[in-house]
Amino acid sequence: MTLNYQFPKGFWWGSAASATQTEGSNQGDKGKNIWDHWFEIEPNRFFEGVGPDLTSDFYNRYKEDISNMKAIGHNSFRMSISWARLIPGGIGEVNPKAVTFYNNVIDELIANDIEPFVNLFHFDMPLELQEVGGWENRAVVNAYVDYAKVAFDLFGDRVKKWFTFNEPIVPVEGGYLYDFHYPNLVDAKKAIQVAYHTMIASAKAVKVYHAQYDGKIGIVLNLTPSYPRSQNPADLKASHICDLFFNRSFLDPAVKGEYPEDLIELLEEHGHLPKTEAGDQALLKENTIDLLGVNYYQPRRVKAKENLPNPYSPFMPDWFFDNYEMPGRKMNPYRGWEIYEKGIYDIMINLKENYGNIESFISENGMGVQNEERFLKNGRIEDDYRIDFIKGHLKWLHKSIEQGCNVKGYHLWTFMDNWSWMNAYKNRYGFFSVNLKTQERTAKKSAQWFAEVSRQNGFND
Ligand code: BGP
Repeated sequence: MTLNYQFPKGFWWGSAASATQTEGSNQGDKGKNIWDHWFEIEPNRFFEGVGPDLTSDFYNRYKEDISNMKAIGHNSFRMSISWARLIPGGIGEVNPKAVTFYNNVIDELIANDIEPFVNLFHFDMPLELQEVGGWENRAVVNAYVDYAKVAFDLFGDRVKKWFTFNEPIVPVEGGYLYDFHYPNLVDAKKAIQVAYHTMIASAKAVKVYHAQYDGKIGIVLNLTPSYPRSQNPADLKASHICDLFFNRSFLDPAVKGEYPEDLIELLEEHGHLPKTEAGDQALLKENTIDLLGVNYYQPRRVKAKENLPNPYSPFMPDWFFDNYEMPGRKMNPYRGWEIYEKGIYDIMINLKENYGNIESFISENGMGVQNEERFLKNGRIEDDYRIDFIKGHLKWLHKSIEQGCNVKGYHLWTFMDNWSWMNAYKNRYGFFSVNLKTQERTAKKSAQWFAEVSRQNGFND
């Protein structure tokens, strides 16, 4: 039988998750990271006062979870290592319990024919390193590279796909511009330094990996196409600048090994270039990634500024654009994000045309919905909206593959409902629901649908 949407042989079907959002923090001698600390000092900032201490208890339940992954057709799964768990404090002694835990998880995945994709940093800076400035401090870059080496040495014999960072721009936006991650600063100068150091850390980890290990290493970026309101040059300029700030600031150095000239010029003009060191340029140029993970949730729509920014206000990316609410846009009202399936295609075509058609995959895409119990029927959440969401995106992904884009897989965010940072358990994303009182997992309708898609390597519609 031929399907309407048949994917290439060996397509990666699976999902992604992160350590802090699933494992549970208060066990296994884990050190503290910024989330543990922020929750301790400001629990009120987290939805319903729920913190990262237990989350979905993957630390104890990974066997059951991995067997559920297998049951719904996963052939790959992206997890992250918690730096503060592996090396409490961020520097020095390795935690033997963490080594056992990650070995067990990796071995269990492999025993179930699920390839582990491992990410080294998912928003979760060890607290002690944040206290010395986090990514503002170049010494933290070296600590990160040491940590990366420890992880490659411990797990690299079995893990052949590594990622240096997940969405490195998010800690920049959250921690240094828009106040949704610790340390909650609003300081563009620091933000730019943090972004720069993250990219230097990534290139250094790539260098070490390529010199001594034998798999692929990449980065996961949230690429958010910037669509202008109109073709008016002022709107086009606004969207171009947005693209420089929010996509190309990481995409270009990661894939091309250099920053866009016009981004450098713009920062220079405003006195906001980061501090660099001799040798950085060559480091970036010589250590580009092998594989790109693309997280896609929503487009960005922008227009020229309605009012000129106050020149005495502190420099912000928002000096150059206003957000544009396009009439008639389709929304996920719970998360407040627009749903625009074609965005996934536009990203892939851009990678093909402007980034050497680098090997890539969708490393996150998904739909967070509040109060999903409303859709319970005979004990199961009937999440047809999620099936439609995934289908809509897969159709456009399929089209991009037909046009020669080098896309190797699709991972949903996420496998089971998990702790979404400040939103805690407000919006649920999983194929499996998690009952927070009992920690019981139950497959949603989408899980069954996905199992079939994976089995057939495609679907009909
Ligand atoms: C991505 C992150 C994930 C995850 C997801 C959903 O940006 O990589 O960690 O949380 O978004 O977003 P949220 O949890 O904010 O609803």
